[in-house]
Amino acid sequence: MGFRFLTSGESHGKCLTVIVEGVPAGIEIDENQINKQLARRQQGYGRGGRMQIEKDTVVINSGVRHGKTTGAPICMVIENKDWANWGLVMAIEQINIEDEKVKELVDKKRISHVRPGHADLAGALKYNHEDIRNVLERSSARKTAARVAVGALAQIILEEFGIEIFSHITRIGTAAINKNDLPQDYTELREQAEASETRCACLKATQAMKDIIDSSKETGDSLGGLFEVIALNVPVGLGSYVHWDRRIDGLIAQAMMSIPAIKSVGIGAGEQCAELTGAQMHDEIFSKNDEKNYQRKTNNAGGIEGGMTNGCPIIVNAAMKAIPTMKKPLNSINLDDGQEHIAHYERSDVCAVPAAGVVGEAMLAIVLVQALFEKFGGDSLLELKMNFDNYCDNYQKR
Ligand code: EPS
Repeated sequence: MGFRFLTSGESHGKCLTVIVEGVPAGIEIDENQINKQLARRQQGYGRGGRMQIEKDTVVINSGVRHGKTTGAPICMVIENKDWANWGLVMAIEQINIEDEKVKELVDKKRISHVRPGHADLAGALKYNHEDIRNVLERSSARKTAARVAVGALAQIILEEFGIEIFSHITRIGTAAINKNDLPQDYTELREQAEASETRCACLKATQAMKDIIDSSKETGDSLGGLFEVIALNVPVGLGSYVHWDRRIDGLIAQAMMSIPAIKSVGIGAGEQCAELTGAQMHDEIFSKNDEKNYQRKTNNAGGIEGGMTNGCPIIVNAAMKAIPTMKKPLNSINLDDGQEHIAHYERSDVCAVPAAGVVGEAMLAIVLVQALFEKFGGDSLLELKMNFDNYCDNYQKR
């Protein structure tokens, strides 16, 4: 069945839970490696007050023994510290709504003024909820913390095969990087992005991004942007051209699109490919030192041709829309009486694009691990490595 997972948990509920199945035995797991990724997701200029409350850390409850995976399902839990303030409003058990104090507290958090752009309206109609909080709590991007924990696990596995994943932010609102200002070297690009408050590898653009976030905050508006995720050292041949649902570009696009607020995903040249001619678009192949060491000077394909990885870096771009919870709310309706009313506002981020980049890394890592396991199989790390090494040794000789 491969590597799969299920998450559960509400934004202001007790905790986020995830069960990951299909992890081979013998992989060294250190909770700190997962916590490091969770901390990265919490950062970024433009985040709201919630991130001051939370300090996301994972508790591994099963599937790991003496620091190594056993092959059994892995259960991970991330506590919501804010739950302490929401115990009654988010109580699992029945509450006494007759009690005036209880009713007042719950009503204070009840939502009926739908936010355009959020899951509010369609979610309330679909699930027949009167209180939109029932929709908000699960549709909130808070749940991406659980996916980042799975992604961190996936990245630990990929590292065993020399595969590295990182991301950087290329645009927030109208503040964008100039590609010529970016370091050519990936190590440098990665380091500069990690040092930036907006996770952008260009100092000038970082400042422009911070300025636009500040002015958006002042006017009560919100911002979206673009991020790029890069995977290095991916072997040739993950995914396949033989059937639609085995194409790795399709799988990556689905995974990226599943991140809340993502409206567009591109691979390599992305939508720019529409304007390039064949001669401009395709990455010529040459053989380095005539040794059948196939190389490309360009990578407009973003590391994927015919639904398969081609050995070049995988480059994925995703566009995130501006957050729909705004201090200066848009016109909308009140679901209780159908009358016009401005949309609901509660504490939120002005911009979460830097965090979305970290979630993007997690989603790409998950897809690559799934593809790697599908191709190489193995119930233990040893078996997987033997299969992987055998394949790499042989295809490189061709
Ligand atoms: C988030 C937690 C949330 C928001 C944000 C993401 O916390 P709260 O709603 O308590 O302030 O900061 O959620 C959204 C953008 C959203 O649309 O729900 C997190 O942990 O990432």
